[in-house]
Amino acid sequence: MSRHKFTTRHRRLMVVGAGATALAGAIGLAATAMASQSPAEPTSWKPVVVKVKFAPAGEAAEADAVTYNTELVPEGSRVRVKEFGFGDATRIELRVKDLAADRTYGAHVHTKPCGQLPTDAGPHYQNEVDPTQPSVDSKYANPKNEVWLDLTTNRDGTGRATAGVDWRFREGGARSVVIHEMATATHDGHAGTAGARLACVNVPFK
Ligand SMILES: [Cu+2]
Repeated sequence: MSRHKFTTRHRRLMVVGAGATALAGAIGLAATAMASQSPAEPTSWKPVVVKVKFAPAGEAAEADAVTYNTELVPEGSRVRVKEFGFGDATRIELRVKDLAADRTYGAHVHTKPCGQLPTDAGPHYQNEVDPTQPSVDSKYANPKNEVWLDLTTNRDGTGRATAGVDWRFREGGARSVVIHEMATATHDGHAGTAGARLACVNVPFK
């Protein structure tokens, strides 16, 4: 994302240097639109931040984060989720600590709070909701219409992911982040699937 932004700005500078043409105007507008989504701009509201440890699934009624697979997401391992809003855009960050080392996990924003059962978190949040559920059509199940936060841990079991979308959540429509067994598939018929649900964290997304 930052590389793209640099390129856009760079190009704008070059074009402006070459003279004020219609092209310069168009590219300048694009650059301004991107800048308004930049994390450097002040957010219009306080970021949502959740920083908790994974508890056993049996404690779902009280805990803010639960694990359904203590081998891959150990009890006491840590998770942090942040949500920032920039105008009509949203940026979400996921960070985990003390998970299994050197391993890729899928992760997404889901519609319902975590519960004792992995399925309690409901389906993925979709900006444009697929009329066919469960949604495995890549037209809807893709990282522009959903929030995908796949990550790969390092040898210490730490991992981090960020996602940016050009829309905001519907109020109360996004309640959790679910960590899955494997990287998220992108092909039709399986798009958005990422294997078993290993863990879940409640996030009061705005
Ligand atoms: Cu998911």
